[in-house]
Amino acid sequence: MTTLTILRYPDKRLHKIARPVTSFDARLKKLVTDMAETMYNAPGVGLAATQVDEHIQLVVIDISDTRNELRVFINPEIVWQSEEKFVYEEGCLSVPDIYGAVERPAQVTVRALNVDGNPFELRAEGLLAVCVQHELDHLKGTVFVEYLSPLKQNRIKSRLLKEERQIARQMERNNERNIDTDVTKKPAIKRGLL
Ligand code: GNR
Ligand code: NI
Repeated sequence: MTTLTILRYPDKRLHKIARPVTSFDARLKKLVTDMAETMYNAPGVGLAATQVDEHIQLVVIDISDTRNELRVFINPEIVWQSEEKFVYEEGCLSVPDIYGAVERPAQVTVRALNVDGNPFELRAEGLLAVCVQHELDHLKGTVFVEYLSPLKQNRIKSRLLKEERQIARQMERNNERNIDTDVTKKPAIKRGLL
């Protein structure tokens, strides 16, 4: 059981383009398990590999109340989308505590491979359709805030950068007192990644 570190916007690595999965091996299955655990632990209804700094086309989703209906999408593509639109107040584990209304097609059909490499198609609507589109965006390097007004985007960026600086200051204090800080949790601002 491994909980992975989720990248936080505006980390540049959230804009990397994910490459297709080519081998359906034990390593892939381990990443699926770790991503599911990370999503359930967060808690969230979806997680894209991009968010855990793995730039492959892999997404996990579970929108069930019981949290036992895991869906895995590998090399997913939207093959049909409705003309009808749907507006939903979106959030993102990479943009903590920030929400904004995004308009997207109300229904989509997604074609993907499962963890064994077998193809399937899914027709989605409601929250599932929102989530599928939100996660596929992550694989293309897009974060939902990019659909908001430039003013809102700037406000979000400054709020999150302020939080990053606060985390950085707390780390400095920990270092002075010789308290070890997990390097993977070292804020991106300190690693020249923003
Ligand atoms: O947990 C999540 N909730 C959510 C709410 C509204 C619209 C989209 C989402 S996805 C998000 C998890 C996440 O960040 N996935 O990338
Ligand atoms: Ni997200």
